[in-house]
Parts: sequence; structure tokens; C-alpha cells
Amino acid sequence: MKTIEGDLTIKNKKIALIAGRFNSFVVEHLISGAKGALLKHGADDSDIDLLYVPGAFEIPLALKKTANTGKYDGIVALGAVIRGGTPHFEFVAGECVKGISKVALDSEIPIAFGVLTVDTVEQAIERSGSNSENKGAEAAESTIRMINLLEKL
Ligand code: INI
Repeated sequence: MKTIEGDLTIKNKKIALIAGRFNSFVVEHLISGAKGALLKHGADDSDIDLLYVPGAFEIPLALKKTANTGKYDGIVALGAVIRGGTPHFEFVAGECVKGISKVALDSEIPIAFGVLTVDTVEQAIERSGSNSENKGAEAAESTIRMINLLEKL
């Protein structure tokens, strides 16, 4: 059996982070986590572009446009949808997830899902931590692995 897997190193690859400004007190930590992971694994600061959109609902359209530029080797979508503060949680979270999945499959470039969809602010804070769990960092690492995997196929 032959195992094929993408490793966790990145060099000379252009990465876009697309981040929702809504719940920025959480999303800023996801951005730091994603950026930190990319730098840790070999990316240069100049290889990373950060695009802001108003909220998670707007991520898919910006993602589609960004993917279609052909300039990026991978994209990380970052946002925070918190049920506690969102009467229309299901709609915002649902459309965001659906849209990101569609663009990811259509574009054929690695797109990682770093959007928190949680019940409470506490959960959002836990998952965007600076020392422990950080979904932004995890999403960036998944993009790196996918870039390297797709190059092997
Ligand atoms: N956007 C988020 O990213 N997270 C949320 O929790 C949220 N809430 O609470 O509503 C949210 N709403 C804004 C939405 O993403 C759009 O920006 C807005 O509806 C305009 O289209």
C-alpha cells in the first residue's frame, strides 16, 4: 500500500485569509492563529493577504471572487457565528457553510473552513485561544497539507 499525504511545510505559496468582521473580538484571534501557523510552517509575511468582509454570510462571495483570481494557492475562511447572539444563526451559519463548500469544490484550490459555529461566546473564546485550541491555526494547517497533497496527485 502506498500512502500519500501532504506535509506541513509551506514555501513560496500565496495564501488569502478571508475574515468576517462580525464578532471581531473572536475573529481577530482566529486571524492571528492562522497567520502564526502559516509563518511557523515556512510562509513569508508577504505571501499572505488578509481580506475582510462584513460577516460570515458574505464569506462565500468574496471567496469565489478570490479563488477565481487564480492568484492564490490556498484560502482560509475565518469567522464566528454565535447562536447566543444570533436569532438568525441557522441562516447565517447555514448559508456560510453551504457557500464555502460549493466554492471549495468548484475552485479546485484548497479552501479551509475556519468559521466557528458555536452556541455561546464562551465556546467561541475557547476555540480561538492563543495557547490551546485555535480553529484559525487548524484551518491554516489544513490548507498547507491540502496544497501539498494536491501537488502529489
Ligand atoms: N455574522 C457573523 O459572522 N456572525 C454572527 O454571529 C452574525 N450574527 O450574529 O448575526 C453575523 N451576522 C451578519 C451577517 O453575516 C451579514 O454580514 C449580514 O446579515 C449582512 O448581510
